[in-house]
Amino acid sequence: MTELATIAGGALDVERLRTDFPILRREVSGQPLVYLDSAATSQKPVQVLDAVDAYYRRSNANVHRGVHTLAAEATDLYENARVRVARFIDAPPEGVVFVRNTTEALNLVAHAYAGAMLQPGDRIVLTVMEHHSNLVPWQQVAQLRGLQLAFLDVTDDGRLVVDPELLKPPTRLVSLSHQSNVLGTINDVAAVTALAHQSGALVCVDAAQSVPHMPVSVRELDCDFLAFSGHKMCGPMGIGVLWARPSLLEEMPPFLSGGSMISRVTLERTTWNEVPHKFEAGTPDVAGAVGLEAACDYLDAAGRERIHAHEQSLVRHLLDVLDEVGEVTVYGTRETAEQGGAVSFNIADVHAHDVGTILDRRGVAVRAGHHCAQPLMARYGVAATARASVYLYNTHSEIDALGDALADVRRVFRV
Ligand code: 7TS
Repeated sequence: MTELATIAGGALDVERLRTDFPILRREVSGQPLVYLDSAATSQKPVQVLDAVDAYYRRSNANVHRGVHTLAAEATDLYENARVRVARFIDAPPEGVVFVRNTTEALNLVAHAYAGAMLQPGDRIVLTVMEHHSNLVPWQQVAQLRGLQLAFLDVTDDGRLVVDPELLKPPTRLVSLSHQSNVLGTINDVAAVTALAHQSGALVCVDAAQSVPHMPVSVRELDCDFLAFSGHKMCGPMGIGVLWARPSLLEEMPPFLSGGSMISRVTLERTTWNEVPHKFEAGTPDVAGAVGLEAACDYLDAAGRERIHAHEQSLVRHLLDVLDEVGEVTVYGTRETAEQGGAVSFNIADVHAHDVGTILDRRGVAVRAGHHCAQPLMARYGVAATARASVYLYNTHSEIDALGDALADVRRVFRV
């Protein structure tokens, strides 16, 4: 994709960039696919598919171990991807650790930072809107180490309530999502970071839903850790990123150990490789890193500001369409300025799974369930919601197709 993907006035040329995504040409239930589940995983453009394919066809070899040409080529590709990813999030490259996904990145911080470096009685603060990936690892570590957990609440309309008292000692670490995968709320992470740092606490950001959709600058957020997944940003499944302040990576013990992460090994003891390699045990997903670099290029060519503006326009339209359908409860804020491209809702008392199934018969893919955020469901007193989530390739007419399919749900269930 080139600058052709933008049209006059700076908006995305969505019809043009849709042609980059082969999967968007397929049909489901005899209808054109309307893919509104990008918060779960995004679709992949040919530029990413080709980069992965070319790596395996031309350069495949193991990295960092070998003097032959392919090994050197593969190592260069892998390390260049690290530098590219750092530039994508405006951060120093020594802090980029390649992992499998956001979940693994957050487990790394929980175990290698909190598990190894915090003391019994220290407090970790999370929020009630977290994905289970940013909750369960902390519960595990808290149990093992005798740490306390506390939670920032959300308002009825889905905004984070930042209680400054909770960010003071004994709080040592705050871990929060940049954008909720359920409500779409975008949290003011920089404000949390400023408060937390005043009292010496670190901040870990679950950026799984923000990095793919808007400009994210580690320097501006001033966070200490940031986690995201390649597969939600047009990249391959199986590659993810933990960015951490290099000085913290120096202090933290390794998470996984074995090959590649070592400097010197005797039968009795081992010294660690330099940062960030100390945190990358075993053969890495080189093809994934190469694909992720192609995804960074693709999203930057489209322009993350433009992607964000496009998604906000889709969400505004979606909220209007849901109003027209009627009998719809929307969970979260209706202020699109503070909301990314995910909207959760229920229709009357129809179960979200039934909504999802009827929509699928019309070729419309949405997610239905608890979205790996059961405490947030409990906060709103529901077991499940339907969720539509958009990305750069969605169109306003796809939102209309969702509206028509939801009208079907009302007819079928007579609500
Ligand atoms: N954090 C957030 C905010 C997420 O939305 C997700 C995945 C994760 C962490 C975990 O990412 P993973 O790549 O490690 O699996 N969210 C979703 C979702 O909303 N529907 O399916 C996966």
